[in-house]
Formats: sequence, structure tokens, C-alpha cells
Amino acid sequence: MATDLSLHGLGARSRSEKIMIKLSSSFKFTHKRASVMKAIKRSFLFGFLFASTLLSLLFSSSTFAHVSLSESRPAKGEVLSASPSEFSLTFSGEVRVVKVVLKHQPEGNPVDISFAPPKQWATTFTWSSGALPSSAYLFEWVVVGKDGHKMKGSYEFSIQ
Ligand SMILES: [Cu+2]
Repeated sequence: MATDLSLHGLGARSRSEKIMIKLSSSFKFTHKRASVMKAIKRSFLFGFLFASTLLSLLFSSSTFAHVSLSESRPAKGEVLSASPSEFSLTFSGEVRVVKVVLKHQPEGNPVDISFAPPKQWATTFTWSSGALPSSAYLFEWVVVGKDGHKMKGSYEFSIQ
């Protein structure tokens, strides 16, 4: 192990250093210790790089797995001329809907939209509701992604 380490360090030594090693055994000893320290530092560096790469991979894959609302009917900020015949939510990945709530704005009282969250995983959820009166609405949703993360969001739309 020690010879291997000192051999490894040979390439980095200057010519005068090599001569000094030949001349002085005490220097050889300190030099060996320096190579061991170098090797320890190197292994720490590799360990750090390995751990950080692993962490970044885990982090990026978990953020990648996060789902978001990619499309909806009514759309965010949409101003409808009549009550929508259909509601639809499309997510970037498979989710299970925990809750969908529609609220009158600005009072905030909930409106029945006849939506019972299905037990199945899906990316698109479509349902029809009864006629809604003219108002501004706040649409809130809560879903669970396949990575187990709960996500929620909301947006407004209005019916003129
Ligand atoms: Cu997630």
C-alpha cells in the first residue's frame, strides 16, 4: 500500500526532489507521509464528489418526478361567457386526486361541482357539473404524485 502510494506520487515529484529523497532518508519519510496525506485528501475528494453526484442525481430525479398541472378546463384566468359544460384537469404525470374545490369569489363559499375523486391513478380527470351562476371563481386542487408527494394549486376563472 505504502509503496504503491509513493510510486503514485513519483510522477508529481520534481527532479531535485527525487535527488533529495535519495540523499536523505528522513526526507523520504516525510515525503511518504505527505503522499499518504495526499492520498487521504484525494479519497476525501472522491468521496465528496461521489456523494454530491449521488445527491444531485437523487435531487434532480425527485424534482423531475414532481407533477404539475399542465392543462385545465376552464383555463387559468379564463373568462367564460357561459357556465362550462365540462371540467378537466390534466397533470404532467399520474396522480390521485385528493380534493378539488370550487369557491365563489370574493366570498369564498364553496360551490358543488359534483366531483368525486376517483381511486385510480390518472393524468386527466374530466367531469361535468351543473350550471354555475355568473361569478368569479377560485379553483383549488390537491393531488398526490407517484413519488408520494402531495401537491396543491389554485387558479381563478370567471363566468360573465
Ligand atoms: Cu415530488
